[in-house]
Amino acid sequence: MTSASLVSFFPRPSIPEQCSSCTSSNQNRALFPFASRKDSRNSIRTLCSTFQQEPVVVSSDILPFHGSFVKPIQEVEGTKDADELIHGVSTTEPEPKSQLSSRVKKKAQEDGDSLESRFKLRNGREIFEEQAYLVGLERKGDVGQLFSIDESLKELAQLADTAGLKVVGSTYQKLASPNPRTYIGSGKVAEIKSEIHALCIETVIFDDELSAGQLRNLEKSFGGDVRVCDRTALILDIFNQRAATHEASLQVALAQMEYQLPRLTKMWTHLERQAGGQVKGMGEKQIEVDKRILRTQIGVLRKELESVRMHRKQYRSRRFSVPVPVVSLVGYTNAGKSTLLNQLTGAEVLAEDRLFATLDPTTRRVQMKNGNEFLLTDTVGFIQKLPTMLVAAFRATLEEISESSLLVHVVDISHPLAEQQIEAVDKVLSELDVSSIPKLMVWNKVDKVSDPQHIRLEAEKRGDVVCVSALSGDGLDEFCNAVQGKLKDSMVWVEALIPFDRGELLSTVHQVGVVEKTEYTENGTLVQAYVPLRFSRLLTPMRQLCIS
Ligand SMILES: Nc1nc2c(ncn2[C@@H]2O[C@H](COP(=O)(O)OP(=O)(O)OP(=O)(O)O)[C@@H](O)[C@H]2O)c(=O)[nH]1
Ligand SMILES: [Mg+2]
Repeated sequence: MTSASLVSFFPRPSIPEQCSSCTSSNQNRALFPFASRKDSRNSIRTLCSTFQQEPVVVSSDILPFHGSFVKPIQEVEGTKDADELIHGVSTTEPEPKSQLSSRVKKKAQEDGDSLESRFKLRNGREIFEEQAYLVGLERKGDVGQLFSIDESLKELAQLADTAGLKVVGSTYQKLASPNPRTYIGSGKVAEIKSEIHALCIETVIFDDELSAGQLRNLEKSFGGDVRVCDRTALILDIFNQRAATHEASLQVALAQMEYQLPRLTKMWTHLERQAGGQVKGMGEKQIEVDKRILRTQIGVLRKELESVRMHRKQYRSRRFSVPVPVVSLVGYTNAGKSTLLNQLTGAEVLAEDRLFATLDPTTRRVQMKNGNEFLLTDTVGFIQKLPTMLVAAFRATLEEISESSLLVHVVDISHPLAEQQIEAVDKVLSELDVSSIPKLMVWNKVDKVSDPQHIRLEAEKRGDVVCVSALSGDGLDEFCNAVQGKLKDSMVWVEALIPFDRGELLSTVHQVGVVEKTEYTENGTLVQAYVPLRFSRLLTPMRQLCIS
């Protein structure tokens, strides 16, 4: 698809200048590298790969913050086991006509596969399933790493699968520190280069964030036919594919641009070389122009985000006028947060066995058997090495968390790395400055562990952990009771005499507080209860009445 056909599909926003950072044949596609046929305007990386055939001037109509998102229609296949993904073998299906290297084309012809078969539907978009190779680095003597190199690469394989790539192999190298030029050593670069040819690799994904120089040098070393990207770009791309609301799209676009800004450096040096040095300095100047344009666009995005946030704040403050306590679900991606929300509230939030199914917060009212209520908020999941610009961009969404009365940390206890995932979540939470909010830990997916009884005993020993199966609904009553118990800790004790003509206050006490005793007297109902601080203020005159 060309830029012209994209523009005819979607309205062109007004832009101050045009950005030419994608004009080089290959260099910039590494930033957001995967191709999709439909709705490509939502992805910078998609755009860059779309235009890689010829030098074109890229305008901001392709930047992801304009236009609506197409909702997911269907998934083409279930999640693959990460082991299978990592140790998968080379397959030889071909790739789309416009973007095929002659090497891959030839291989495709030899195998007689159709290019069409490699376009897959993901999140309602048609994604070209590129063949990817994963590369990690194990730092010698570094004991601070949460995940082992194997575990981290497995997770990277899951991320690649979520993004619609087909992982055909992986490798890693042990080094004391990353090579500043190429991240890995030159021997490893050569080894990967031969794998690229042997396995028809189209994308090489590194398990850490790469600098602009490392990206450029690696692409050059691999020979130009292959894309190079890093974990951060992959996560940003998944977020971009999944962003379903205007606010989420804006946040992802902002994070993508901030990622892109420092990586624009010296993109144009190839022109200088082509012109035999006659246009020396041109690359430098063009980069300055491109950076300025990108900064302007970042400014426009920030402003737009601000106005969307103001609107949401107003909505939130209206919600808070009802003094129902807010409980937020936090946890590692895929832990089962949305499944828990759905099970407790009948909400129909997308819950699936893929990473980052949820990006936007959803809040629903939970009605407990004893008549008490609380609001339950489901939000974006966390992951190790979560890109800092993503945390920053999603800070406003995550503010929901900081305004809650209780954080419920949902853990997939059946996951072999549950402990490391807990640590990774705690790390992100500490960045969000929410340490003062009470927490409750929930061990989910107990139905999936080999010895549920042992897990339950372990939870009992710890004392502050509830075991549930969000899928089967097992343990949800205990969960609600534990939530209520924790909420009580954050409430204030009141004893008030509520006149009979203020019956609505009494029912709110029952709704939002934990009532210990009610007694009918001549002058009204004497109630002893724990209630949220905000609500206790409404009862102040009646508390005085009670004291007198
Ligand atoms: N066996 C089992 N599977 C579960 C349970 N809870 C959730 N799952 C499955 O785990 C997968 C992920 O569930 P989600 O609810 O989407 O997880 P999430 O924490 O919202 O994930 P993100 O939105 O990506 O952060 C889905 O396939 C669920 O069906 C459980 O208690 N038992
Ligand atoms: Mg979810």
